[in-house]
Amino acid sequence: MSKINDVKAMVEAGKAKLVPGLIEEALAEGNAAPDILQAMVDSMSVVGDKFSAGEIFVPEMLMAAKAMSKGVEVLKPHFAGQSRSSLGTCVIGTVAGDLHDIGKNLVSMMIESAGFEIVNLGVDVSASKFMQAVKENKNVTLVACSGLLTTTMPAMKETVQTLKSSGLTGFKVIVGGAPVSAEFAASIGADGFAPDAGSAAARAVELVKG
Ligand code: B1M
Repeated sequence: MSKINDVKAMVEAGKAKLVPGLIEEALAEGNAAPDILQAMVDSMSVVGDKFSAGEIFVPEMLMAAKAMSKGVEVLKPHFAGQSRSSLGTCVIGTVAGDLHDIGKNLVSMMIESAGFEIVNLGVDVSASKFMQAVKENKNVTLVACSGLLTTTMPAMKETVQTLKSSGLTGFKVIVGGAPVSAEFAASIGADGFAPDAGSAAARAVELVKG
């Protein structure tokens, strides 16, 4: 049986120490990096469903997240793109009040591989921190805001509206994350929306190239 199934099972079980080695084995077996990544994304959906059903709790969710993050580190070189820095700098972060970073880090990895320089502000990023980063970094062409909680959608709105009313120019704003829709993105004044990491990179390029 493919090692991908072992990767999936060990991410679900939160075995952070085992996942990197299993990924190396899955790659050596000839599995493609995007397929391994998708298996880990699927694992996190299972983890979310188990959390919703009351079968697991926050500590187990956290361990699964750590296991997936370790796995992503191993896969990252396999997503490295050819073009470097030609599309300017992308400031990326998870909005205020929200600590989820796996999806944001995948989006960051894909946007970087599409040719952006990345300034990753991490999680729980306030509107003013996004603004400061736009001011402090050279050639910011894109700001990317991630959010996973319905309760932090107002923080995403505040961030976009703060950036848009700041008088700063030369960059586009893209938003995304599980509770975010194209309609919500448009309603808060974002320039773009994407449902997943791959399409976020494609949309980022479109937005910046005009
Ligand atoms: Co939490 N959590 N969590 N959690 N967590 C969810 C999101 C939840 C859906 C679980 C559930 O109830 N089924 C639920 C949110 C419900 C809601 O609001 N609708 C939830 C909750 C309730 C909570 C807490 C409130 C739980 C509690 O304390 N009682 C708490 C909140 C803490 C906080 O943020 N203030 C909490 C905490 C945590 C952990 C810290 C334990 C951990 C996160 C650790 C970490 O990220 N380092 C965690 C986890 C792991 C999850 C689940 C299980 C997995 C999230 C994940 O990494 N998915 C999640 C359940 C689920 O998603 N089904 C859940 C994999 C990742 C690849 O997908 O992040 O969706 P995702 O990213 C995708 C797309 O959304 C998109 O592309 C990505 C890749 O394709 N995308 C973008 C993301 N950002 C984008 C930006 C873009 C474009 C696309 O443009 C800029």
